[in-house]
Amino acid sequence: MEQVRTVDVLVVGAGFSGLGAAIRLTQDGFDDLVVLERGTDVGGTWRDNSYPGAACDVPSHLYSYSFALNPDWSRAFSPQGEIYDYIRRVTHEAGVRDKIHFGVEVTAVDFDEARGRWTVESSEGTYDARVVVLGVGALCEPKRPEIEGIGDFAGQVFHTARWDHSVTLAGKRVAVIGTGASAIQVVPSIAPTVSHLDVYQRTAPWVLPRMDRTYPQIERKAYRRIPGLQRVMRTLQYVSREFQVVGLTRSRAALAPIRAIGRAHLAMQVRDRSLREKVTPRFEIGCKRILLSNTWYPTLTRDNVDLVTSPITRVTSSGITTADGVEHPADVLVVATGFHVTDSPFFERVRGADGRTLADKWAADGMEAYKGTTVSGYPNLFVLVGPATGLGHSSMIYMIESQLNYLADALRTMRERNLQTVDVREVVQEAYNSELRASTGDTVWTTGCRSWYLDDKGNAPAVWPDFTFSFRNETREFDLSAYRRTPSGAAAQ
Ligand code: N01
Repeated sequence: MEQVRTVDVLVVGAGFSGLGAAIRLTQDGFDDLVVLERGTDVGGTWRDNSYPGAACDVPSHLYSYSFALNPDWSRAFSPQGEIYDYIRRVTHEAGVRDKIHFGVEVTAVDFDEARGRWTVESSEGTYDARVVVLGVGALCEPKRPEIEGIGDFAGQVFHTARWDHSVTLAGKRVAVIGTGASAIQVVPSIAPTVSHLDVYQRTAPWVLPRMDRTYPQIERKAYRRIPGLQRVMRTLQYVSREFQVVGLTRSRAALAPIRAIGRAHLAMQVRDRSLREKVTPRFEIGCKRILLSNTWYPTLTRDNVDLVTSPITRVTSSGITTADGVEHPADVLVVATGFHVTDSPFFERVRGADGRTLADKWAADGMEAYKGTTVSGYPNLFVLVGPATGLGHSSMIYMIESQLNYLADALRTMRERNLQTVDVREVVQEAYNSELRASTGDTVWTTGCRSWYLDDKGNAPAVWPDFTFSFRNETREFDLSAYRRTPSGAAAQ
């Protein structure tokens, strides 16, 4: 008979969120903990997104854990490789690597109400856990476009988040579908190498200048030697980004200067009127993620690059056909078409007290949680980077660390009160979300655009609609009164 392993806390995923949970909880004395990670290394999205040009568009000093600042960032905006190295180093220094089981896929997460515990099925067997922390990330399941004929394409097809490094692009005709944050980094990086590049744009994005620079040795030395200097930089970067929130959520007029910078950037970089017309955004700035690049527009003006705006009708064995009847030959197809965020397939694997999957619950009731972290009917489950925690303007690590405060305080409270389970009351969760819905109702995200921030009902369940310090405040302490709880060995109250 298969042996069931018992563990106190089971974390799924070893990206920034899952790893942060493992580090924080171990430090707080919850060291009967295991992390199950499907990949062969830590890093999550920063391990998987290794496409040419992958980099962060949040300033480096802000894009690190507050407990592990890194004075050695080489640039204002770090490239993927440096962030990946950073997260591996932090794992090693925190001493949590031996808690991570690599190459293990979690296939089912079921709550057993009678015992008040979770049964977790995985490719290495069954676990019985008191607490489950989902650190699977929001941008982890690539979304591949459903285009007629795509399966017939004779060349290589891959998603930006699953870049096939064995494919040589030099001298090939390459097609890139999408013009989001991933495409905007890939396209300028591969354009000089390929023989021809077609970029398929469905919606022209807003693109602002990227204020990147290398950090000279002297500056890095200063970060290392002057106590507190890096924290001051970090605070300045944090505060300057929070100003954007006013425009995104409160007063559209506050977006005017950003809009003007975007228009001027485009006008200066694209002289050709017909191209300028095609790349002019037709939606309110901020509704979709604002992109940063100094090389996107110049790349579109290269002789070997074409921007295709006629809609794709089908893929053939040798290329792409568009609605204007043109057939565009291609050897390699790169899909930069984003991620399943509000419809992640992982949610189909999680079943709560009534046996309903998170996917079914969220499809029926909307993707909602309490404080982005707990979901009524799913006791002792903590969802990191959960509903209403996404950001377009600042560092997700700040949001993750806020959730970690809440998680750590919840487990401490349960330990002190000798509680078996905590389950957020439905009425509390509903009140919290109706307030959130009211505050996202009149924001830039609901001005009419297509974005991963939105669900198919036009709500913006993935984004946090306020200053990030408000989220930090509301997650500072675990509010037990919002929860139904069972003492060890008793029925739910
Ligand atoms: O994905 P996206 P992404 N036919 O969903 C188009 C983070 N990130 O991977 O706009 C044709 O933004 C789609 O068109 P439209 C960041 O949070 C961060 O680029 O929907 N086109 C769009 O152009 C970001 O927001 C960094 O009309 C199709 C594109 O594909 C998030 O990841 C870097 C299509 C998808 O854009 C996702 O970015 C990279 C179809 N069938 C990513 N389907 C940093 O720098 C989709 N599209 C930190």
